[in-house]
Amino acid sequence: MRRVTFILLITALAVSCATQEAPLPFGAVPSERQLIWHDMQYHAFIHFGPNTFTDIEWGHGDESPDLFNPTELDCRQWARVIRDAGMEGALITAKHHDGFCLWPSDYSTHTVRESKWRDGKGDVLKDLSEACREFGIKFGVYVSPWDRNHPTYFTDEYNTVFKKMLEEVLTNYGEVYYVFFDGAFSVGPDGKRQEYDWEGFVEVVRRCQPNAVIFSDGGPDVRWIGNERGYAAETNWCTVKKDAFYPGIGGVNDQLLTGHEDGELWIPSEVNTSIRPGWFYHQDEDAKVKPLSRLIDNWYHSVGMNGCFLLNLPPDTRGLIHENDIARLTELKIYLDEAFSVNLAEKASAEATNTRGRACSAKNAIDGDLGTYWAADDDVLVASLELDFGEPTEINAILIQEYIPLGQRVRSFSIEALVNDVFDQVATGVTVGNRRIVRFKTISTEKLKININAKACPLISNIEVYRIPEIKL
Ligand code: FUL
Repeated sequence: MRRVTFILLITALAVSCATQEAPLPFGAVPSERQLIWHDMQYHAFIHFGPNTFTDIEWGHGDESPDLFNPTELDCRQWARVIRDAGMEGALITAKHHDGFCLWPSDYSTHTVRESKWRDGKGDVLKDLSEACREFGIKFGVYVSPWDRNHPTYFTDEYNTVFKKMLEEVLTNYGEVYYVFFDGAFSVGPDGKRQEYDWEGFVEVVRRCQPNAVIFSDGGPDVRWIGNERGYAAETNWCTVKKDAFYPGIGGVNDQLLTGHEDGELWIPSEVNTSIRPGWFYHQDEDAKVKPLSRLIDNWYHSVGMNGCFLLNLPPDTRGLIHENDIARLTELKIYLDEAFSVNLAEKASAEATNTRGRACSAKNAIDGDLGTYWAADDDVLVASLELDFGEPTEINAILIQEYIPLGQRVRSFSIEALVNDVFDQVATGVTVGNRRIVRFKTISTEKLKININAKACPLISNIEVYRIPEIKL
């Protein structure tokens, strides 16, 4: 599902080539590092640490490091499973709220070095980063600012400690593509709260890993979608209002879900959930791996609703991804491969009610070669694209992508199909953004119309059409 597959349709639309100027950016636009992230869609989350062995979700920080002792830890198995699942990156809990470091940090005495595992000589981040490189997936880290173990927590000194820890994680393991700052925190017995040096944390990431995106409740690069069930919504703007969100903010989940149509910042959403009920491994959840139908639903509500899908796969006490989780991941991969194997748009011709005149290379608009797209004239906010398959064709899903390097513009759309010589509405939608997949009842049609209503002249970089398997949800 890549932007380039629209080139065929774009070419068809560009026949009446004139010499129009490329459109100007509209509103907030993504940074280079966000564009790289937008091109990825499916990521693995890995929750692993003392909680894996104590069978709880939030460790207290006073657990003995000796408890951390996986018997068969094999990060190559994780990376192989992740690659085979079709995921493009892996993010590990380098440090969860209990403060235990999966690397031998010089700034803590609660680390793998103090554990029995490999006689204190092991380093999970080293193993995983190497395995990721070997299997061609990107390496990312979750580093919890909340630390229930560190003696300096609740003092200013902790910010220095945390920044030093970040430097270790971000300089010793090669390229890091994603840094995840969790918003959970506790209030001390005297009502004290740790004041985090967020600016300082961001500065360390930018300095050590300039291409990494930073996630938190409020960005700065990627925002939380506002729930941990794996569901984005029909309305999902990549834009948000300045200062509306910050890490640990409560009570704004509905706004995190939709973003803000008139937001001045580009902070797109990550949609996360676990393949099991818990984030960490619990043996009694071996039979509670989420059903395929649920994961498929999560896929369409994340990748298909202008977000990315971050699916948690918690390694067990052996230090391996469990067989039941692997089986489910394989089922999902088989489903996705089948669903998106034949792009029926490739055999269609296309027309538009208005075309800017040519498929503009973004080189004309902003630096860098960012691909090809269809654009309407500047004063045209309502336009339709018509696809002609040339023969009755069974379809039930459409993927649409906006050319986001120049902003998110579409505010609503509808899809009509020619059935018995009449165009019937088969689906409606709100935002599109980087990627929207719309599903509808299976129909047989020769022609399809996509009607777009945008805030500024619409720019569409890709349309794909599918006949996906029907799965009962
Ligand atoms: C939450 C944490 O408190 C959970 O333990 C988990 O790490 C999840 C992804 O984020 O806020």
